[in-house]
Amino acid sequence: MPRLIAPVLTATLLAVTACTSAPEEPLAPEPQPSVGVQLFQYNWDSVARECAEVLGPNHFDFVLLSPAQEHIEGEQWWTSYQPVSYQLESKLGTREQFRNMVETCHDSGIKVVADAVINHMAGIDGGVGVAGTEFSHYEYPGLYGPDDFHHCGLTPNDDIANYRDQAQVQTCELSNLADLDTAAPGVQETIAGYLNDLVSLGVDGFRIDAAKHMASEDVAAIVERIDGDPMIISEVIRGGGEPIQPEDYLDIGSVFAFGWARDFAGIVQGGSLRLAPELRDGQVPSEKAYTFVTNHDTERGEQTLNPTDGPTFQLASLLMLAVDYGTPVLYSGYAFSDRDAGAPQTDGRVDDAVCATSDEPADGEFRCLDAQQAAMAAWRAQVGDAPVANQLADGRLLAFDRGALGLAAFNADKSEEATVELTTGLPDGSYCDVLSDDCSIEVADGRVSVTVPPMGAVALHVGAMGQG
Ligand code: ARE
Ligand code: CA
Repeated sequence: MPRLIAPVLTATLLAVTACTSAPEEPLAPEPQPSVGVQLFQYNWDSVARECAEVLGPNHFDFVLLSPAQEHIEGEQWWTSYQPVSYQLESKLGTREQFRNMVETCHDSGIKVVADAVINHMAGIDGGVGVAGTEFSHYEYPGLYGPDDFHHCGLTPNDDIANYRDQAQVQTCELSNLADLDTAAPGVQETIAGYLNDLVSLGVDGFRIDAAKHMASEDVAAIVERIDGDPMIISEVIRGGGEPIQPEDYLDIGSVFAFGWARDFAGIVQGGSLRLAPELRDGQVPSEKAYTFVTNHDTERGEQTLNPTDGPTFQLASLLMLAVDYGTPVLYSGYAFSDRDAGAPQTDGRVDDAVCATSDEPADGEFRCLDAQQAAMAAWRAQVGDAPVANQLADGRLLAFDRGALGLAAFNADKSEEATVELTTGLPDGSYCDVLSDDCSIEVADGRVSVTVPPMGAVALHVGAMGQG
């Protein structure tokens, strides 16, 4: 099945129609983009292509990249997370390709969030990086020498052994990765120099990799040194009984909502969808939470839903976009059977991402955003931050409005479709289901009947009204 991304009606187009033919028709407000997507191990040229062809037209807000700096050599994806220098020369592309990608994304209205690997350098004894930099475990020419690293002395090999010990987590080594002394002003300055280089190329924000492994004061001091006011999203995985929690990093910016992602997976798998919009107690505050169904680590673990979960994963992705908690981040990566396997490369460079055309992609083929995910992201932009209203939960079915701007209905039953009549705040008229392009849905006197396919969804919004 080829990937078809349905064209979206723009608000401008609609405004024009509304003004000329039917002045009393409700105007669809300007889309408010908020949705992000992690394009895992997409090379820079492929990110640019995705910005122009899919993300821009569907009113996404930002793209999250894989790390851009020089790294160790190797076939595995995770070489990206072992920096060797801060040159923007990596398996994902050159500095020039990076610059062009940022420009293309910006031209398409898409912000660029870089993955900042700043807690550590490499985890191997030494070698030559992909841009030719010679290094050893604690020596990186022009950047760092042995005194710039923590040697925690708290465990036999200086590796983190116990996540309940804050000093270990922050000053010992995460899997042997040389741990930078991020409290030292010189180290902070060097890291900030790298991040400011990215800012100078137009980067709009940063994912702070392994933020848990740096004291929050250290992260704050580094972020202080960044020019402008970039988005900051810290990766602090919530772990039960651990002394370091995502809340410790909220003064600096936002965090990825790992706790939410785990709970949400349980809700969708268990079929009790009605709990999804209410999932916020014990979570980080909505305005600082970046939600996701999966990311590149959890995709290789067990704790969340993964693309290989098929329809359940798809339902979860669409429902995440519909609820009014957090800022959703979709995910696209490649199929693999070996968790270490990198994206297909030629001479050390990752090939342009090839989108799979079947539901069972071969290893190395990317599961690109599909038409439904793209249309639902456009739906999200159209409803903006309007709150959940008129919620109805009936067995495995969940439906709700977002203000008077959109309606979404979900069916978690694996075999039976569900038809339900709903009260809605949507203005009377005929609507298109943006997920199926069925344009025969009528809202009359604040009531609407929708038929939702098994493990499927229906989504209406005021930017996609039919002719009827
Ligand atoms: C690789 C090899 C190692 C080798 C090392 C050094 O796998 O065997 O020792 O290289 O040569 C990624 C990969 C790693 C890889 C690393 C460097 O996942 O396998 O190591 O790159 O190439 C913790 C951290 C969290 C971290 C996860 C993975 O808290 O920050 O572990 N996530 C980020 C990235 C990863 C990346 C790194 C950090 C390193 O997203 O992709 O690693 O830059 C509990 C705790 C969590 C803990 C989790 C797993 O849930 O609460 O805090 O996460 O367990 O241990
Ligand atoms: Ca550290």
